[in-house]
Amino acid sequence: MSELPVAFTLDQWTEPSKGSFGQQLVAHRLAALGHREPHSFFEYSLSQLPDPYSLANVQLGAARLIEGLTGGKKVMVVGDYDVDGVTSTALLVRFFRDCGFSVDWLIPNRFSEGYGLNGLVVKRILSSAPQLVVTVDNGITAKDEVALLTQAGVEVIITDHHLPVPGKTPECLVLNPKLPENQGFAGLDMSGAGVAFLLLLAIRKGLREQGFWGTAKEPNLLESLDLVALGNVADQVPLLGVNRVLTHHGLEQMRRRLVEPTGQKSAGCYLRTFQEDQKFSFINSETLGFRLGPLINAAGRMEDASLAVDFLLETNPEASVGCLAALKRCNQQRKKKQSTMVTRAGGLINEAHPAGLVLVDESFHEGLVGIVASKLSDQYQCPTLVGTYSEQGTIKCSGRSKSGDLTVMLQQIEDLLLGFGGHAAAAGCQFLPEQLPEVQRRFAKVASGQLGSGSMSPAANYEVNLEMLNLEFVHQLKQLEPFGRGNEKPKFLIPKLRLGSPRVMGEHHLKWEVAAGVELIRWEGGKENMAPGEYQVVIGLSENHFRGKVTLQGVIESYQLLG
Ligand SMILES: [Mn+2]
Repeated sequence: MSELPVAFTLDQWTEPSKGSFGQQLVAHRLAALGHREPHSFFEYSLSQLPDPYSLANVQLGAARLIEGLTGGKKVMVVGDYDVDGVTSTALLVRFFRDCGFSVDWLIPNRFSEGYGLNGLVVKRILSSAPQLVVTVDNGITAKDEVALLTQAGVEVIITDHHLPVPGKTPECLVLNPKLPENQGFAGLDMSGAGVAFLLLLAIRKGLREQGFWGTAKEPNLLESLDLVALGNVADQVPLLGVNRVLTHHGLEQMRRRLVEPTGQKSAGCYLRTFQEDQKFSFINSETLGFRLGPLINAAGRMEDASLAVDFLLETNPEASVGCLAALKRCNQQRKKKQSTMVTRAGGLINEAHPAGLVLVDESFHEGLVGIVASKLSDQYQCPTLVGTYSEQGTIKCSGRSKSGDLTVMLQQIEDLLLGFGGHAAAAGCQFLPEQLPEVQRRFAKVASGQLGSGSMSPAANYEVNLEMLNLEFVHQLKQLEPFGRGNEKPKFLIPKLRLGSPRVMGEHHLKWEVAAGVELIRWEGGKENMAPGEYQVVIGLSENHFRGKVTLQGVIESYQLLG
């Protein structure tokens, strides 16, 4: 049996008389996150948000948009096909429509147009002849394309959160926390939706100052935070500081929206349709990351992300059900294709694999290389690039890394690449097919050099025994939510546990009641051979609400038969 690395072992817990195990957990976690002062971590006041005006160009951008919208100009929002791009598009369009303005929006099609504001997208934008274009979650390197739009008489405002590339920043109003002039800005790692939200705060303030609403009620922007929360979780921005506050309120808004269907007309429809369909008993960042996010993403991956924007904007309950059905269809196709790809990619990996993987196959689906890279980087615990051949004959890869900065690694092999970009944990690159062997060799080398520079996540964070687990423990744990990047949901190791015969739920999920009110679940466990016996298990903990009864539920993430 292999030893699992655990950050906090059984002997580190102290007597419960010195604070319950749950309280000890919270204290340890806060210290681990660098928060020795719990108040700041549990303080969700929106007054902590950065002053929108402290982001360069917000004031001007808001003024131009207000002028355009109130002056009856044809305004178009241009987004991106991932969840952050879809939610930021819906965020602006929903707010503008709620103010009574009619606006257009456009999301590039991944397959026919490709990523971001490129030549093909410019063409499609011009064909609907807008007078003012505002981008969300993209455009920071589209200098040439913005010039084309400007020449055609279209005014452009760029809002983005991706890293600027020197010499490629468009010559127009640009709102991006990562611009050099925003050094010291409190929301440096905000998502595209977060940046769009700051712009909305400034627009609402500007409209208010003009007396736009008169005596009527102005839109409550708190009610827009559902979309910001979704963008934050799906884009995996660190859920600390500003992003944590925004996500917390966004989730609160979603919970409230499900019980009291009031407020913004359009804001709750998609959520109620989703709840009706999925029947979840609570909503947290995992609901967004593992259920709603993948559905939204599937549209762009398999067909067209516009389906997802339609779903988020739809105000008619019946039409909303139809939108969800389309997304579910895309997601089914996605799952099927993805599992074929994971199997095939796994076949390309030798047992003694290098420290960084580059897996390319012409059968791979371009929309799915990113998630497959994510799965494999988890499975093989190393930075992984997965790619396929593009229509232009190049190889396009998407990569994921949990240990070491992927953009730094790609930079070190830049001489072999046609281009690359992204973030530390997720990035993409493109190169010529003849470079593949060299890319594989050099990427493995730079990845092995990067190991140890980031922390490999331990197999579990806390060693516990069954007696320590009760509802109070989970209540304490829940205080640390919303979980996400930078504040990952803790994993618990139970070193020794007897599992008897499970109950089979649904088709092939397994469930054990291991103590009164404590149950363990193994999703898809029926496909494995888990004979009764002594096990070591790693679990994630949550509450299960069923018919008004609350139980403690541990989801088995990995296990090992002892002896
Ligand atoms: Mn984004």
